[in-house]
Amino acid sequence: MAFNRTTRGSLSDEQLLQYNRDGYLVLEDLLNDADMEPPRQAMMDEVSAIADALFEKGLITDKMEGEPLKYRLAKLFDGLTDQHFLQFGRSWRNRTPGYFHLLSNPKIIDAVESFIGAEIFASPVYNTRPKVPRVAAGAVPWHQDKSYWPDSNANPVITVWISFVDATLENGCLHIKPRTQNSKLLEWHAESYTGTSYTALHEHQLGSRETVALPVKAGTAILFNDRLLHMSTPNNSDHVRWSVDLRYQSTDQDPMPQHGSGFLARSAKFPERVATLADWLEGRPEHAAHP
Ligand SMILES: O=C(O)CCC(=O)C(=O)O
Repeated sequence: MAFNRTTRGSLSDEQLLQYNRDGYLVLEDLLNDADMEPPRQAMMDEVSAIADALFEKGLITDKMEGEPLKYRLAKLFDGLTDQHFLQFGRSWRNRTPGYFHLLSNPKIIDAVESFIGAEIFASPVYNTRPKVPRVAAGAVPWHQDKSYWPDSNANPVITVWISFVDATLENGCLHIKPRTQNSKLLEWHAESYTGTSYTALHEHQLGSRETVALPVKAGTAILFNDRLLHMSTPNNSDHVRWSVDLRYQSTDQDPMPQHGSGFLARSAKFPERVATLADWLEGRPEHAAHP
């Protein structure tokens, strides 16, 4: 499905054209340090909780408290196993204020509005990805996002992937196959080598489109269609490739409550129903979507 120009939003006609044609769009430097600070704080809090847990279990003797976010988790898990890492989840979906600030950031919502207009639902499917060096679950196999919500009448969901450090070939940036977003939902399987059962496609299902690597600077957003083929490579660096992937759709689509509660992020028709931080923290269903 191609998006028509809506009356508002921050993107140019050219950018819309590119998204419709290629299935993705890179918005360089969309977020600045001030935008990224609340979610960074949420990430740091979670890392501190993990350090405490590892310390209490006797798995580490140094909580690496002086280390910056970029390195701390890498140093904590240096010498531990994939299983130790996976005890804390391969990606996180914490309902803490930092993520509400990010999910409702006007720069992101303005971009999404260009595609779907001003009735915008922030999906419950969002992930913080601490891609720790050499942990197998960090590398995500080729897949289409829609394989995670195959039966939902949510079509197409827009993924907004944002790097919180510079994403490079070495630390495992995103790779995509442009112009594959018009393919049907391919039959996927659950992979069995990372310990997380990612949905995955076989090599022979990938077709002949070229693969494009997308190294990007911290604060850059990559928007893509939920049928676009994409993956990411292992992290062979000495630091964590931090990223988040957020998702948005129009409010007349399935809010996918089986994944948690999302929230009404913007509404020209019902501005009084737009979720506040308190609504979101409580997971109030009346703010999950229009009745
Ligand atoms: O961040 C990654 O490495 C993979 C992200 C991804 O597959 C997604 O956002 O759907």
